[in-house]
Amino acid sequence: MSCKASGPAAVNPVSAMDYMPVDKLRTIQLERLKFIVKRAYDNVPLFRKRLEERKLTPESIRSLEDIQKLPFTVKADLRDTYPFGLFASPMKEIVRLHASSGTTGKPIVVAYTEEDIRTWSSAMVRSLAGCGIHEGDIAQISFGYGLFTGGLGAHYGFESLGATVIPASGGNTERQIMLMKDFGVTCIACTPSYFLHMSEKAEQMGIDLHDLPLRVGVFGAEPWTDEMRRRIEECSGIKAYDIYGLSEITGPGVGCACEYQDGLHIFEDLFYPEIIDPATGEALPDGQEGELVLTTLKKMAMPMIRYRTRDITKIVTEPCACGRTIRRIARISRRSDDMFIIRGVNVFPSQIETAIMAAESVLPVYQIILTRDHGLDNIEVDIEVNEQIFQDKVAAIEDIKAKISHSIERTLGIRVVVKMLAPNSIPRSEGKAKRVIDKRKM
Ligand code: DLL
Repeated sequence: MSCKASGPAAVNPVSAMDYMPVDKLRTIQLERLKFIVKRAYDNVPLFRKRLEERKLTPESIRSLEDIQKLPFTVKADLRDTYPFGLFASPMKEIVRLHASSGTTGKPIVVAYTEEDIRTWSSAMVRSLAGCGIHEGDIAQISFGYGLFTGGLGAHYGFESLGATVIPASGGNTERQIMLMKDFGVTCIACTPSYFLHMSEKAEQMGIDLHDLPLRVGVFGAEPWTDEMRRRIEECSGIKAYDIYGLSEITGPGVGCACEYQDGLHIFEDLFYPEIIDPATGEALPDGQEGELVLTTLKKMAMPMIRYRTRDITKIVTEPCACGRTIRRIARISRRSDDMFIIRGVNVFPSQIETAIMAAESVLPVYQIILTRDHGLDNIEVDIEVNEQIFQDKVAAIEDIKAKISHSIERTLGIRVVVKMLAPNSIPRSEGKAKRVIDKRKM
């Protein structure tokens, strides 16, 4: 296998780690856990202080279960120690910084040593290989490049795999379609919402994606449902794979779907997963849904111990037909902080998306608008319908609208106002889509 770039080194796409006997994998995880806890204890004052408060030392970790004795790390810890307070390596060993914007105030900053970049690339290679991507593929990376980890994370992974990379970044959608067609692109990596936008644009340009060599999409960075995946596959003829990750842990490539597209394999030798009850912090058994907590087992510059992701999922108990022994998590369709409360009912955008996607003739473009009128909360769901229905079928629109509102009402137990809009009424995103507009706080 060759590496075409001077940057990342080639990595063997088939990792023995993915297929290792489970007891051997657990032994490696325990060794690495001990190492990383010691590294954080010796180098990160906040972590040392928290262990001392609990009368713990790195030697307190004797089994994998002992991880539960350790304190959680949360996003606020990264903000409170901004910018470099959680680094375990001296600055001269840090070769890269990324940052995530955050909704308020300062961003959070994450750091990588050269070895960390190699480890990240190897996780990306394993992710991409699982999606059937190989040397010789032509990959368009339409995740944003820059402080966001999506662009460069995917870039190093595809290059290390031996693919030809087109670093398109997000935006300028017509040019993206032109490149895709003219360069014979076979794989694309971006957010699922941006790919949908691209497929609409391609249609407007008179290009049918089915006619192009495009074969595989690697999509992530935002929640999306299985219904959305099917829509994407139907409208483009490609296979759409789910890739997961977060800046605090490394970036994309913490977990990824395999050819069976049934959940995401977590690269467990690098990122140790636990599921906890988000309310009590108690560990939950495999198979039960809760908040995903991740520990980086190899990250040198910025070890993360028991990081609370806020992402809701479960560990899938059945072995995967692909033969990988590393465990899977179910698709992440929601975050605990995505939830909004309307008239006492907890609502997740994914519940609304599932009802919308089941309807015919609607476009997979929607927005949920929350308003407050005389102290009463209301949900309006704006959805685009296709051109043909919008132009000449008033009765059909009313019918779809009724079906969607009944379906949402059945799921949530509350009434929502559904509005059907003309194509292109809702702003498209080039990165993570903004699904909920909460005007109650404005
Ligand atoms: O979004 C890293 C990434 C880039 C992942 C490209 C995949 C592809 P952050 O900006 O730090 O990092 O956002 C992380 O995005 O905690 C999830 O809530 C959400 N997220 C990421 N991937 C998925 C996915 C990147 N496949 C946050 N499904 C995470 C659902 C996802 N949510």
